Amino acid sequence: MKKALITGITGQDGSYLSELLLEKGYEVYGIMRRKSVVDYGNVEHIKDKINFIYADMTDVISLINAMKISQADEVYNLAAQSFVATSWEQPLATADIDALGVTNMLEAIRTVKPDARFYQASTSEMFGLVQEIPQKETTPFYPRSPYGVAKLYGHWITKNYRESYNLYACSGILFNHESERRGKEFVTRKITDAVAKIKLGKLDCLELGNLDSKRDWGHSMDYVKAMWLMLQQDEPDDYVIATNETRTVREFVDAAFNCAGIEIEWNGSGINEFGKDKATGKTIVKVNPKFFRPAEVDILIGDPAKAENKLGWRREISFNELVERMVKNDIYLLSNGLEK
Ligand code: NAP
Ligand code: G4F
Repeated sequence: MKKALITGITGQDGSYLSELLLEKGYEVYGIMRRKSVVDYGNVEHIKDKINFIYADMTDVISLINAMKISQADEVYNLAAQSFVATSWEQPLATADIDALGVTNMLEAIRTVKPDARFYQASTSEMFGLVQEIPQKETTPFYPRSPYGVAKLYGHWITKNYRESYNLYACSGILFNHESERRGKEFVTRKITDAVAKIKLGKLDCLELGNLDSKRDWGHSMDYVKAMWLMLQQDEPDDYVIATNETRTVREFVDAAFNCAGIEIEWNGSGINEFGKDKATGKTIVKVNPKFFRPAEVDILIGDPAKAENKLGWRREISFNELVERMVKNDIYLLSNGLEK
């Protein structure tokens, strides 16, 4: 039985990856931060099948301990301060966790079990002010947020430990991936949660920032399969994981309201833009500059050809299915008093 250690197990990707590895017969270990109220986050439903170890990415001793206890064959480093907007409010904590935390994990592996295979959760945010469209493994990086800068360190230190110490270490450069388990501060879930509330008469209007920014959105369930595939190859390497489609935030809003039977009519422009419910004439979307970022990533669209050719990876859940699943789930949670 193979053993896997997942950092960030309580998050969106941690939960889908845990399900995938349990299905494949792995013994799954996960590191968890101590909180004042015990909270298993997205793995509450499978908590009895997981071996939890209290640890923190900023505490190398705790990561060494996690390696000693788990004796993991595969380590998936998904833990991060993952919300870009917060990285301007907490740049140092973001760097400690998302940059130095990666070195901490790599050192723990090197010290305890250097033959363990390592996956690093790199990100399309590293492309930032994009130098090429679409972005691929060879596209130069230009991060636009403290989060992107910290993740770029994590990306390069992973490559460096592969080259310096011959570790089997890979980075997945994953483009935005969402799901029913996405945190509610991220724009997709913020939208689908608001659509459910507006549909059920519990909210009047959704306030958003930059409606023009474009993202390449896939489903997390598809993306965790790519993480696993990367660690099953003969040689370690880095891969872009994306859908090769891009849409504006405004298009996501349209698609989400459509799933609830509401058609939006857009009016105005810039900070004065608003969306009306075509049927009732009520304003249900407006722009609030408080959600603008100090520096924006205008467009992301990835080319997953390398992953498709070398890993045999394919995206299975389409954009429309992703949006529909999220909206239906939020309406279900709200209708049944289950939303958090
Ligand atoms: P997420 O839902 O925000 O989960 C982040 C996880 O990291 C949580 O389990 C969180 O634990 C944990 N964590 C945060 N700080 C920690 C620390 N100091 N020590 C230990 N654990 C800590 O993120 P996600 O969407 O699943 O993303 C997974 C990874 O992929 C992240 O590294 C993210 O940056 C990266 N990524 C995500 C995307 C995307 O679109 N989703 C795209 C590219 C890359 P708590 O429950 O204690 O907060
Ligand atoms: O959903 P977002 O917060 O995701 P963002 O910044 O693209 O980051 C996500 O994807 C990265 C991969 O590229 C990950 F590495 C990262 O961990 C995270 O998962 O924002 C998406 C876009 C941005 O351009 C933002 O300015 O939506 C725009 N936006 C417009 N209004 C908004 C809002 N974003 C949020 N969160 N809230 C708004 O009201």
